[in-house]
Amino acid sequence: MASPQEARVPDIGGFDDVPVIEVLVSVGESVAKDQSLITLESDKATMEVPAPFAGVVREVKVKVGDTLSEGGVVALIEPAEEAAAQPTPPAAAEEAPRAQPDAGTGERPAAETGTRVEPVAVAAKPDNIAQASIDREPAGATQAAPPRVLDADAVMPDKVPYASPAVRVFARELGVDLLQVTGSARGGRISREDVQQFVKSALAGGAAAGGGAVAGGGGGGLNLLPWPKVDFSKFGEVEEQPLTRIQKISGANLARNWAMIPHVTQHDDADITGLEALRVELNRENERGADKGAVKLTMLAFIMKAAVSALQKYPQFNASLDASGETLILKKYVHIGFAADTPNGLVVPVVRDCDRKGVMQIAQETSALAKKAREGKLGPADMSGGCFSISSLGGIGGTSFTPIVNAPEVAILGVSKSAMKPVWNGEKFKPRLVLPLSLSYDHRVIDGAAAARFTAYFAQLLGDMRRAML
Ligand code: CAO
Repeated sequence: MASPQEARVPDIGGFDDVPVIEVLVSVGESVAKDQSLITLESDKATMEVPAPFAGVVREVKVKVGDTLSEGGVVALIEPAEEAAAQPTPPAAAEEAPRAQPDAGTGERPAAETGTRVEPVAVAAKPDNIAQASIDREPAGATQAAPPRVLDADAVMPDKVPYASPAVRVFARELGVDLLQVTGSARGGRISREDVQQFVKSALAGGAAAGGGAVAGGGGGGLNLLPWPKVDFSKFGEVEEQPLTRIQKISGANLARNWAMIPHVTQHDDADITGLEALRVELNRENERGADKGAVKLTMLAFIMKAAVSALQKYPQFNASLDASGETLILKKYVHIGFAADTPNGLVVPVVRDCDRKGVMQIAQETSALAKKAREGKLGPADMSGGCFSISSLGGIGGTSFTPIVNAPEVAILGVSKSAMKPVWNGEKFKPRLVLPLSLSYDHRVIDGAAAARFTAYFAQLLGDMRRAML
């Protein structure tokens, strides 16, 4: 006899009572493991809840408008093997036996208790990381591959507009940036009427007061010139390529942060000749010794460890401005994010409590998080709570760049490619391996002198990691 099992909402980063905005499956439908069942959307995140195993949907427990928290039952799914043994046409599927939770106690059947599924598609922007989301496969696309999801809330924080997919489509058709629309429905949700009202107001000249559309709109509260409208096809052949949702959302956040934070970037060089030699030697030893197969020690892991010491010495860098902009929140924990380039976009996974971890463990965790990021499997918890970010382009190239602060963090360290350079030691030039550092900071919080001291200290640490023990 078939025994459907519950598909439950996984750990979604502490969000509660999140509205269901889409139900993506129906009774009788076969689903692959990790196929999205429903979409949840809070004011900070859009999350797709995946099927924890392959099978046939026997009952959908929610409808659009319901709310769910972690552990909430989404559907009853008959696991694939049982379903294959007892094929059930969709019409009869609703009659299939169900593993019901106890209605009175809400307790899960024993078989499902403790089941935990990984969120696959998350556009979450818990705390502060900017967010992007999810390019779902078109309906009917193969279900063998995990959903191409992702979230690139990487570069900064903020609010993702709270609106249904239909309203988003409607807004897109009208060219409305939902970040500028105020939602009037329950919980601040943006309705179709809100979009219509926004357009009316814009036509009447009122939208300019809304601010925000730095590049695409009329300049908003910044009173910028309108974005140039050019018929490029007049000048040669062109092709239109819509931005992905991730690009649009992270772009809006980047534009906001770039416009609102007075950025300054402080550049410095670190002499990592000794550190790189140590890193190479340790990796060699690991290859040869008992730790054969141990994770590779990366320069990024050493940089994150150095960041701990620098943040502890200069606590105003391990801080955020509160919403009023008048109080600095100093953090006693050290969670460090690192920008990771993935096929779905840029994300910033966070390694927690770096102050309590060694370089080897940090290397192991960054490697695991980067892999998870590339597979599109980071959940909100993997990307929240960062205090400071590191953007390393050293594996690619470049001599310096100006990273954008991942608000509400107050500083971000850009790392470029190290190179052998002649360095004057007071008597003669010596060949040294030099690593370029570019620290962008929020000048409302950090003075130039503090930034110069922080960056110089960072370079000193990388020049001699023994300083990190002091
Ligand atoms: N200088 C010179 N070489 C460097 C280097 C540096 N600063 N950093 C890394 N490298 C080398 C490594 O030694 C490695 O060489 P080998 O293969 O010979 O050992 C190679 O570059 C590849 O390193 P890596 O990039 O795979 O590993 P990493 O730990 O340095 O970086 C990660 C991991 C996740 C940061 C990286 O994969 C990534 O995504 N980088 C892009 C981040 C990004 O997009 N930033 C911009 C965000 S917008 O501000």
